[in-house]
Amino acid sequence: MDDARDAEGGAESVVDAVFDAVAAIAPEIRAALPGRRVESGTENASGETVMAGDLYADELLGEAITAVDGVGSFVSEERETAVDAGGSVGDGAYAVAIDPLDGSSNLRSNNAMGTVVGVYDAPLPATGRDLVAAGYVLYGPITTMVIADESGVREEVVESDADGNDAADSGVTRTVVEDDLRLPADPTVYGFGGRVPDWPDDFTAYAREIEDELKLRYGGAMVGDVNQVLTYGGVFAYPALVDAPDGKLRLQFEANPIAYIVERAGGAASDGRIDVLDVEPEGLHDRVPLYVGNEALIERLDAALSD
Ligand code: P6P
Repeated sequence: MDDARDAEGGAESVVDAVFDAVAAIAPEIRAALPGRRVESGTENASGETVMAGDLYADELLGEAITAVDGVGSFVSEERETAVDAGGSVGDGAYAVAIDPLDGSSNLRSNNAMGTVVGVYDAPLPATGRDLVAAGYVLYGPITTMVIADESGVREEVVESDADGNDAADSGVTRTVVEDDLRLPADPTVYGFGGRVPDWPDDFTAYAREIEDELKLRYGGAMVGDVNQVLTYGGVFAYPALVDAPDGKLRLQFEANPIAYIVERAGGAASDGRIDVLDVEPEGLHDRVPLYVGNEALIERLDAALSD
């Protein structure tokens, strides 16, 4: 447990408390997945099918995060509007936006999924420049959590505390396995979402170049695919599509947090025109094309899309 809390109860202590809450819930979410692999029969604000696992993760995380002292507002992929958690966001309180179970379509196929978290110092919707921290939990063979703040990026292994190792009695044991996570200088992997026939010609031309240079790693869950890029270097994209020029990923709780993390790990993030963190939102569920990874690869992408 990180004890470097800010005595004044500022951003660092709220951020620590938010990620303490997320880490404490992660094993519960993971343990509940086997029984929640079915569709809930509902759609979310983005018109997507909601799995039972989505709803359960959202319920647990919503309760835990809104209970954190210093969180004033809570936004989720699974909720139409923001939840008022008390406290004035931007004036000592923070807004937290989450994708509770990213990649839940992987539940049936038993592939990686994640939880994405952004902590903003402004009412939502906000630009990524208002983020004070961001992170994600990856439910892979191992449960890991990546956390980024102004000091950098770290990776932790999160284990359910069956054997009483956890002095803070949070029910989990967190072990920092990388305290300065940086994108490798030499890229190795790429992962591009959407169907190839739906890619615009300029992105297709870029993809063909990348396919000749790197190895395909695409698993259908942004968190897992971005974690490949952070681990091996490369590029992840869910691009603008011919019939969906805003792409698929949501700015507030998918693209902004991932862009923040990748940029603090030494990479770059673009919406195809500008830095994702500079995209001005209109609504909580706005979609945005997302291209993240090694700076040189994103520069090439921007050049390819600007021709
Ligand atoms: P597709 C998961 O539903 C998600 O929002 C992201 O995690 C992932 O990158 C993308 O959608 C996958 O979309 O079209 O490849 O199934």
